[in-house]
Amino acid sequence: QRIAMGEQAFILPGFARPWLDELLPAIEAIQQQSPFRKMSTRGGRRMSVQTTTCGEVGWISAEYGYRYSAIDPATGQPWPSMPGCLRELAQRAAEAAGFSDFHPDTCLINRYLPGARLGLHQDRDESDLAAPIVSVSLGMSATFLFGGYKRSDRTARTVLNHGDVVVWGGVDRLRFHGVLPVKDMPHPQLGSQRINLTVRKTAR
Ligand code: MD3
Ligand code: FE
Repeated sequence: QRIAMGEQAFILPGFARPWLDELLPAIEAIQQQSPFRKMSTRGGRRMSVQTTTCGEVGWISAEYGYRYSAIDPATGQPWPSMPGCLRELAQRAAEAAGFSDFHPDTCLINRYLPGARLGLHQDRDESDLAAPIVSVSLGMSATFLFGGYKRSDRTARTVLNHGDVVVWGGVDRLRFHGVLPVKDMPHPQLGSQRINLTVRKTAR
């Protein structure tokens, strides 16, 4: 099943299920090595979402704006590598959405505790904007907002559940999007948190 949100944006409900038994412990190990932390916005405000990374480079907030770094500033070490099961899941999902040959080099891992939210934004810090982004939702459900190419464009809402995958790229790659404050409805496996993985290709 594949739900179109745009010409090149699709929700694949439950697509991650076959990978979860491998994926969940792998994410646990990543956060042991590179712990979740809160980044700051361009305006200097701390985000309510906590983040970490696996892969060759990680997205960090720097003094002015954002950049991708090969070293985790919290540990001084390289980020944990991307688990094979996550790479495989992302490639299969990209394929199912019409993007063959997806070669990701990073995965941003977002953790939402109850009340955490993500304001409307565009993902434009990757230099390869031709590659899609594959998102995997885990734990508590959240209401996802997707808009147009201007912040002021109207937004549609959709609920993302444990195991859902979203792929977006091409003409839909630069749409504004966000997540409403997450409600505390504990998940049987993950408890009071939502984890979102976004698998990306940053470098050409
Ligand atoms: C964009 N994460 O990390 S990804 C981010 O749930 C981020 O944590 C969100 O935005 C999260 O930068 C959402 C899912 C997504 C789904 C559909 C989209 C992003 C989209 C459609 C168009 C543009
Ligand atoms: Fe985003």
